[in-house]
This record gives sequence, C-alpha cells and structure tokens, in this order.
Amino acid sequence: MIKFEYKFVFVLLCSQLIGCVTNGAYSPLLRAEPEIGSELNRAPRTLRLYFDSLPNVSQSSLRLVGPNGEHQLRGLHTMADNDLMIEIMEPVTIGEYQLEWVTVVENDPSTYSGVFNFTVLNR
Ligand SMILES: [Cu+2]
Repeated sequence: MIKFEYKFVFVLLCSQLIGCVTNGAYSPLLRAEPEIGSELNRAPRTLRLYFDSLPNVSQSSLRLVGPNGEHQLRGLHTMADNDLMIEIMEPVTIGEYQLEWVTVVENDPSTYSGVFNFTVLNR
C-alpha cells in the first residue's frame, strides 16, 4: 500500500514538471518580418512581429541589436492584425542582428519575451 502511494506522488510530480516545461516553451510569436533566422539581400526599414492574439502596445517593447550596437527604433504600434510594428531609425548595415521582444497579448495576463536573429548579407 505504501509503495503504491509513493508511485502516485512520483507520477503527480512528473506531470507537474512536464506541465511547467510545456508552459515555458509556449510563445505567442508566430512569425516576423524580417523572417526569423532569415538572410536578407536588402536592409529592412521596419520590423513587424505577428502574434496569436492582439498585443498590448503599451506593455510591449522591441530592441534591435546589430554589429554596431543597439539601433534606435521609432513608433511602436499595431496594424490591428495581431502584430507589432516599428520603424528602424538608423541605416541597417551588413551583419547579424538580434531582435528582442517583450509583449502582453489580449486575454492573457502573462508577459512573454523572446529573441531571434536575422542576417543582412547585402544592403
Ligand atoms: Cu505599421
């Protein structure tokens, strides 16, 4: 009887741990422009991220870091297509870029964040 109870507790713990890991892997980000991990033959002038529901602009932020450091971005907004969009101020040069995003989406109190890269091969 005691053995059975231990087994039960163990199974319970496992399922809770798996639950945590699954929640941690969830991201509301669906795709982006420039595409996640893409190699571009033209420097982007805007960044646009698409989520599975409407992001709250006032609780969202984007940060672009390139070979020359952090880029100034201007005018975070949504085009009401479950997206966030922003203008890149300084010219984008050749090199690898990292985009860091933070957002809160509709009907979900959690704050989500993530990072992805893209590479500019030509301007
Ligand atoms: Cu726009």
